[in-house]
Amino acid sequence: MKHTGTRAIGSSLDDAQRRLANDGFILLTGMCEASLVARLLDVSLGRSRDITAALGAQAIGIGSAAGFLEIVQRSPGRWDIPVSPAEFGVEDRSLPWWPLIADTLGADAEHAFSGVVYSDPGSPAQFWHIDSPHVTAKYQPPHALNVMVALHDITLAMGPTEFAAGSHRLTNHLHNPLLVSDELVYQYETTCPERLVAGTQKDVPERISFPLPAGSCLVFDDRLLHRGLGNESTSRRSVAYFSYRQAGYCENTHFESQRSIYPAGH
Ligand SMILES: O=C(O)CCC(=O)C(=O)O
Repeated sequence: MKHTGTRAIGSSLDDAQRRLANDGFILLTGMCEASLVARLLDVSLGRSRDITAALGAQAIGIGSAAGFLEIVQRSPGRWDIPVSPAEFGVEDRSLPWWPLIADTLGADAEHAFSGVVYSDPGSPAQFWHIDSPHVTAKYQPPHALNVMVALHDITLAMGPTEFAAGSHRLTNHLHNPLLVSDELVYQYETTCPERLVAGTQKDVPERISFPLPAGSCLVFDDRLLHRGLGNESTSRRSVAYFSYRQAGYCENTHFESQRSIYPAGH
């Protein structure tokens, strides 16, 4: 694993967009005020307390189809709890990263998902995956972007998100017949950066992860190969996420289960 250090947004939106287009991700530091981070963390902790209490001893599997409307276990010990912008108490288009989203996906870009993902101490690294597949064989600009906000200082031991730099251009199963969409989107043991360039002369995409100061944001093309790393610390690792899509784009592999943790009529 290589750590190339903090690459802040730079002075212009153009620069941020260029990096997003080249690398498939950008790290934005110093964007969120402490009060915003405190609000996101506070709501996330309260929500996760309520949801895990309501979940109780009900069995929950791994992956979105085996979860509930209110909680999905993305990989062992890694929990995803949806929280809407209104529940977070924020206005989506006033958030500091919105100009980058609007410039990349269009001013009519839509909120797709938001919530908190936290990993328990001792939880393992995920398998590499993308969040949605390419939609045409010819490369297109991103149809969806994810923003992940560090809700506290995240050390490497806590397992930040790891990216395969530039891999958003290599995950196109419609262009590369050796790739299988479901094996990219769902977590498959055999999916890895090397797999994307098998049988070609192309370089293996570089694995990159960063220690994240509280309030820093990772913005990434959701076709980029990525994974949450294992949490080798003794503390929970929490990130809030906000996902956006181009107007009209509506793939949903994120929350496939329709069952609720609450009894009917709750
Ligand atoms: O926990 C993370 O850092 C990434 C989580 C993720 O990519 C996922 O669950 O799909």
